[in-house]
Amino acid sequence: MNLLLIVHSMFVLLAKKDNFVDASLYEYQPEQMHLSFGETVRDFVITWSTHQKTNASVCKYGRNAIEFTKVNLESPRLFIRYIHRVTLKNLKENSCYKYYCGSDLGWSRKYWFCVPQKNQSWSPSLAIYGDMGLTYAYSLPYLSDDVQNHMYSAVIHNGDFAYNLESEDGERGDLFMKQIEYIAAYVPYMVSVGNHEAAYNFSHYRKRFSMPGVSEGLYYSFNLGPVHFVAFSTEVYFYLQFGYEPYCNQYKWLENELRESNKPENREKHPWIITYGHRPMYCSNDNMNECSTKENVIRGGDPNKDLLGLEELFYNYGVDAEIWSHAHSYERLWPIYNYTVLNGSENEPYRNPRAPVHIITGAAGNVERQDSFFEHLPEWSAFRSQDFGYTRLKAFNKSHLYFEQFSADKEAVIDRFWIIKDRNKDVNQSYYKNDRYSYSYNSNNYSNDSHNYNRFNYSNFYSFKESSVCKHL
Ligand SMILES: *[C@@H]1O[C@H](CO)[C@@H](O)[C@H](O)[C@H]1NC(C)=O
Ligand SMILES: *[C@@H]1O[C@H](CO)[C@@H](O)[C@H](O)[C@H]1NC(C)=O
Ligand SMILES: *[C@@H]1O[C@H](CO)[C@@H](O)[C@H](O)[C@H]1NC(C)=O
Ligand SMILES: *[C@@H]1O[C@H](CO)[C@@H](O)[C@H](O)[C@H]1NC(C)=O
Ligand SMILES: *[C@@H]1O[C@H](CO)[C@@H](O)[C@H](O)[C@H]1NC(C)=O
Ligand SMILES: *[C@@H]1O[C@H](CO)[C@@H](O)[C@H](O)[C@H]1NC(C)=O
Ligand SMILES: *[C@@H]1O[C@H](CO)[C@@H](O)[C@H](O)[C@H]1NC(C)=O
Ligand SMILES: *[C@@H]1O[C@H](CO)[C@@H](O)[C@H](O)[C@H]1NC(C)=O
Ligand SMILES: *[C@@H]1O[C@H](CO)[C@@H](O)[C@H](O)[C@H]1NC(C)=O
Ligand SMILES: CC(=O)N[C@H]1CO[C@H](CO)[C@@H](O)[C@@H]1O
Repeated sequence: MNLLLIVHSMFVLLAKKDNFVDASLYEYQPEQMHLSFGETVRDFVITWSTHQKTNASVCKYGRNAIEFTKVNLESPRLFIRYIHRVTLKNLKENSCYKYYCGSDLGWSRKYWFCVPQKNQSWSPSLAIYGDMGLTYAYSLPYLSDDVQNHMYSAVIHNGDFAYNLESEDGERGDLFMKQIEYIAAYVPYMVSVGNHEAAYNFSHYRKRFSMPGVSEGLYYSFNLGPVHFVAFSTEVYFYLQFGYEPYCNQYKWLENELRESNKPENREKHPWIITYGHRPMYCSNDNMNECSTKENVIRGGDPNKDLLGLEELFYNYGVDAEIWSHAHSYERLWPIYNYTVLNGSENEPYRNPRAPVHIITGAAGNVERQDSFFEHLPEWSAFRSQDFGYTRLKAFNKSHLYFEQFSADKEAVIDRFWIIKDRNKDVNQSYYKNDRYSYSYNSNNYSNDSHNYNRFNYSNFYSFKESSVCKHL
């Protein structure tokens, strides 16, 4: 255990104790402690909150850089929280730490976290879900138990928090952030933004979490083992009252991001590309107009508003799995593109699938309860359930990805499947689409397949599209 006591103080650390003797110490007490990955999985960002300004933001153990932000979370009544962010850089891989944070005016209790291996040759496990509220959070006890039993390297909460973070002048958000501490203070709590965060231009979401990148958590990516995760906001398609800028910035970023992660040297290290965003492109829920119809703006864009959809982009860049939430249920699809099922083969649909695999996991539990389904199971839907619960992912290696759905109602796994990529392909054949993408694979002879990557001319890969609405921004 490396428990180094290095205290950085950008601010005057020691005030005379009688300076604050009339203030309540409670106001300086760290709360809502949560973790996230920084620029790599060896950088951990610790974020917490106090009601009053402290003169320092310190985490005890290890090297740190200190950032201290006074945040005025917008709400009708002036509501101020002080959000503290401390980044612990270059932690030792494959090792666990204990930590606690605060200032001389009050310290948190002690927590632990474990730093994963940075390289790709290991098998990370994650829990993934969306739509978890302060109340009716049925999955929470199971998730906490899993986390305390060291089951995961990270957790992904794919939009819709607390119902809502800004409610009751933000106090509901505070309670929610305290409630998830049993998860979020121990493993990186990676997030994306949902429709429930829309108030005040998503400011509660943007300020309370600390995701990698420079978009305030709206879009970012990170690598974990053999997986490259890409997070984005589906809300840019719906809240145009906040302007086109968020849509334009994100689309540009996504295109560039996917191009980069498909460079042979990157795709070789992180062959799995998994995206997550809140609102699905597909669903068979009977009360969700936007995802149960073909005119889905996230899927196909909106020609009238000159917005480009994401299905073609993700398909062309060989995204392997797309994780969604928003519908309060669980649904797994056969590999699909443009409403056409593209199974790997008749018997093994997920072995070398010819299109991305969509998973909709929004059943963690909240006050709005479950969403129901059309009685008829569409031909593209493989499995669905209204049980409360969450998804587990284990990325075994470069060829095998394993998913299962845990039902909190049944206290059992109700769905499990593998996605396998092991085809030793003809280099002239594309992965998903002819002439677009040559991506060769043979799990038994992996290192050798990398020779094939270089034969592909990336300049022809994807013709970059731009909405005209973005040109003048
Ligand atoms: C913080 O420091 C300032 C001056 O540096 C001092 O006036 C103030 O009392 C200190 N606050 C606390 C809570 O120690
Ligand atoms: C990955 O990291 C682990 C632990 O640091 C090390 O044992 C292993 O050799 C590394 N593998 C590669 C391919 O670099
Ligand atoms: C909303 O926030 C985004 C950044 O997250 C910014 O680009 C946009 O201009 C903001 N819109 C308004 C109306 O303030
Ligand atoms: C998707 O399918 C429709 C027909 O159902 C077709 O008109 C359209 O061109 C297809 N789009 C793409 C991008 O392939
Ligand atoms: C895809 O695979 C599943 C499972 O084998 C099968 O039920 C379904 O009919 C297949 N769909 C197509 C279009 O081949
Ligand atoms: C692959 O493409 C090249 C150039 O078009 C061609 O010469 C070669 O025969 C093709 N290989 C196969 C196996 O089709
Ligand atoms: C990848 O993991 C799967 C599942 O554990 C295993 O069957 C397969 O042999 C592994 N492949 C390699 C190359 O290690
Ligand atoms: C690995 O690649 C080499 C060279 O192409 C080949 O001779 C060998 O048979 C391959 N091994 C397997 C298991 O495919
Ligand atoms: C790749 O394609 C671009 C555009 O078609 C072309 O200008 C370039 O010469 C090609 N590069 C190679 C190495 O073939
Ligand atoms: C490590 C390895 O097996 N390398 C082989 C990969 O394939 C080429 C031919 O394409 C061989 O020359 C290498 O020895």
